Amino acid sequence: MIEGGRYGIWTYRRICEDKKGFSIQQQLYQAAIKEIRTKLEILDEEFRVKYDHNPIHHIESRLKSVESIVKKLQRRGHEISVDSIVNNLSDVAGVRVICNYKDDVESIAKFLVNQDDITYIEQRDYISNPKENGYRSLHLILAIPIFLYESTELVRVEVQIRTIAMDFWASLEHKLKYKKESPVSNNLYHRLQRCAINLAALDEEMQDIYRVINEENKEN
Ligand code: 0O2
Repeated sequence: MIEGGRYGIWTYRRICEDKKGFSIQQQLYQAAIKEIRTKLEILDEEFRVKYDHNPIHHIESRLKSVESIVKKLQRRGHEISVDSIVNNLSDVAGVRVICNYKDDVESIAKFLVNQDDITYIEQRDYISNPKENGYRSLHLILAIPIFLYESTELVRVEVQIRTIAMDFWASLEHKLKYKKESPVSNNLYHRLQRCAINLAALDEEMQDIYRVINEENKEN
């Protein structure tokens, strides 16, 4: 499970004096991703059958790479160990839910938080309070129990929920950031910011069109 590359040997020495422990932890994070994905797939199917509406456009998930884990622990001044990963990082297991409409984001968040077996830890609402650069998304940190042969482990997962439009912006901005070695100029920063504002207006308009069509269908 442990990746090679620039951090390979270094990581092996620091984290992986406990190589087995790291693999066990990775497996727990994978299991947590599966559990959350299954819940979301069941919800989407329920909505399709009951309300003829799929709130979820698609789901993505990933395990944070060893390189990113080490960088983040270092940046925050934490030691590099399996215990430190578990205690200090909440986004090793990540699920991203791309919704069709803005209201779906809230429905999905409520659904997850209200599940009996899920523990809500915290949220960052970058939709009500977008980041200055224009980034919009709802981030939830949740913990889910993983039932193992001899024990039950509570595992943290970061769930990012956003619309197609928010995801379109975030994906392109992410790629553009990595393409450029220096930070983007003021002019480009403001152009990207404006794109995010225009996309937010489109989200509102699409939501309203959906609402009007639904109401007209109910009347007929
Ligand atoms: P990856 O590859 O997605 O894992 P951090 O910023 O990571 O030190 P924290 O508490 O995790 O701190 O921050 P936050 O804001 O809750 O979530 C960070 C994640 O949100 C990022 O993960 C991105 O996926 C996304 N994100 C946050 N801000 C932006 C932004 O301005 N633009 C884009 N495109 N994505 C953003 P990582 O760890 O950066 O990467």
